[in-house]
Amino acid sequence: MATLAGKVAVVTGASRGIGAAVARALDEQGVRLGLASRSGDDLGIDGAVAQPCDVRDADQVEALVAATVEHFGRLDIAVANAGVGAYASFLELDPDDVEEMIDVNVKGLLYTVRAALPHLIESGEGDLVTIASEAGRRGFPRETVYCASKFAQVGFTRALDHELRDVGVRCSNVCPGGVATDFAIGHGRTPDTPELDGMMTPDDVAETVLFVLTRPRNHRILETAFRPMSEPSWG
Ligand code: NJP
Repeated sequence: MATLAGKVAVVTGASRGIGAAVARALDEQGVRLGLASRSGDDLGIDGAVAQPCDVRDADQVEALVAATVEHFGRLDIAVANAGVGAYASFLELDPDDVEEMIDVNVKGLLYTVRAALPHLIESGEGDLVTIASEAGRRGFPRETVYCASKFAQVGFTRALDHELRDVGVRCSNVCPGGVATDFAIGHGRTPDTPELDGMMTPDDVAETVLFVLTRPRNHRILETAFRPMSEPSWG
């Protein structure tokens, strides 16, 4: 298992849910952090660089990455986690939700990678982890546009692997099923929606991210798919 101590990571969508759990897990491993979210929450992590950053705005993403590199002198890990979802049949989806899912989940990932990549390459041992989804591997009812955005994330990350393997940057998709966060309730669900029963925790996902990042540098995890025991593997 490779040690992460002393590495520098940027985590997007770090203020809550999975991103916050990943940030805390990395902090416990001695990773120094740049934290991106619209609220700019630093999670109380000592020494973290945090500033308001909307991943839909390429300039704000560039600024957060630049501030992190300026402060710590390098960047080794980018965890592209910021994401939004909305659940309804396609024609019933609010057009604003459609725009937001594409802008945050797809463009936000592209902006994050564009800002981080030169530094990950320079690191010589870089890691890009995309928090995608089971919805990036199969189609789910009432999740058309969310699935489209997550398939885009998975496809982008897999294609990028061809450009980066030779320069020592590993590209991994982490694809969880349901995780009990604000997101899982989202638009179109309520706290008593049956799907929320038995979901995984953000810490479960953070553990998988740590597993991906701590593999010895002689191999890379392309994709991890894992689902709560309450979810069947079909659908
Ligand atoms: O979501 P939630 P999760 N710019 O709502 C931030 C995927 N996933 O942790 O900006 C920058 O608790 C927001 O912060 P703030 C999912 O697709 C989830 O569940 O301050 N940041 C907050 O920190 C997503 O990609 C499940 O409001 C923005 C965070 O994002 C990732 O996991 C299942 C932003 C969202 O926290 C994290 O989701 C699955 C913006 N424009 C995949 N907009 C699941 N939960 O079931 C939002 O397979 N944020």
